[in-house]
Amino acid sequence: MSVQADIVERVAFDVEAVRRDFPILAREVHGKPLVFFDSAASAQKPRQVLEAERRIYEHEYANVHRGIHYLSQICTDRMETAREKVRAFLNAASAREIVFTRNTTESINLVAASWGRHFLKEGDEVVISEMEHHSNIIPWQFLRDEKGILLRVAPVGDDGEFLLNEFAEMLNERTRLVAITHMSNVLGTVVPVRDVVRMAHQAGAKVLLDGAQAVTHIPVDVRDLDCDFYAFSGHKLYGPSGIGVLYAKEALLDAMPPYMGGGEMIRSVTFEAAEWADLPYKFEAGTPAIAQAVGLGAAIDYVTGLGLHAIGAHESDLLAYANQRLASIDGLKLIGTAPGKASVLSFTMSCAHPHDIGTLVDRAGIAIRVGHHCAQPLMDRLGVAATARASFGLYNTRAEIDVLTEALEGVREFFG
Ligand code: C6P
Repeated sequence: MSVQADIVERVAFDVEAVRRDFPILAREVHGKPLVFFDSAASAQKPRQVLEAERRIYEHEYANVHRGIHYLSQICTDRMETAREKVRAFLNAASAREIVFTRNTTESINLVAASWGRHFLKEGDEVVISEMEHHSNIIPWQFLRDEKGILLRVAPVGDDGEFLLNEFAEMLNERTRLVAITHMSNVLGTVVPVRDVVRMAHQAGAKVLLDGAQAVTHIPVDVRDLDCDFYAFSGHKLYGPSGIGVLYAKEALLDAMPPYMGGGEMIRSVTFEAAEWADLPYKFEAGTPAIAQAVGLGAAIDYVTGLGLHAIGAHESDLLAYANQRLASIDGLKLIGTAPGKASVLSFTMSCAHPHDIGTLVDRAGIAIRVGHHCAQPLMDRLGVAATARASFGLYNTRAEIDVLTEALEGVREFFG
């Protein structure tokens, strides 16, 4: 982006106007204004997304790709327009490379079950990292148990940094896939994925990036990154739940067998055999999440309208401010302080268990997440059972961080 466009975006970012787009932010919780710091789990939805879904159900709804009747054709058109928006959002070469799934979890499972089961064999190696979410661990464990592949785990540093040199040492001629998060949901660490892709490709391996967290904070260009697979969920990107995306290079999707069988994914069927539909429908068996796909398209319009750079700058400001405010609280330890991290803030407090922290701040109307965040191996690595996590979205403010700071002071006083 040009410097001038960047400045225009920053100037245009008006958080109070943004907040008015999110009806839920006007509500109270336990008699206090809602402070929503749990967007990394699932983000709230702007009016534009709610209206897009409502319009479909009220005026246009029918099944897609099947009917020649008017509504079916409109809905098919809406859904394919949404696919095109995802394509443009990721800068994929073709809409044939955009597969709609339910979420990131299903996108990764699709790659493991289709590409992995078909192309990996005993002794092949898959590299993941210590900071993976369970959804980028378990599918590879399934394959390890089924096919005898070796799962190798790249380490993170004590501050949560991705250790590129140690990662490089894990690559060898048996490495067939590197499956790595683009951004950690616990630490906020942003992985240097461009380097990861380059190094993995030099070793002859494919690369899958788990973009569940990154996609809401960082502009993603899959062609520039040159990754082979990219997975994300609609619900973290201010879109509906029930819709996710798998981007994959067309040649890979062409070579991969279908993931699930049923309607929509076939060209012709007899009792003896079947032929598969064209991409991406080969991987979209059954009636898809139609209104949710359209809602995702509206969410993409919304975030690109604000500008990912402007959103990232706003969230970086919140993160810096929160770091400074929380540092003043006695006994509070930040977990994950890697340079360049993005907007999730995990912490522990010496006086209280994370679940107690979560319960007490909830009484002040503040939603944070506590627990292992579906990253138990990372918790083991860090030597903690759980953390409290505040995650910031485009609608959060410095004033809300003040409310959190005050509530955490209250936790410290309560537990002494
Ligand atoms: N993390 C969190 O609170 P799904 O559930 O399929 O939409 O996303 C799974 C997933 C995969 N990778 C990463 C890096 C993630 O953060 C998540 C979801 C949520 O951190 C819910 S556990």
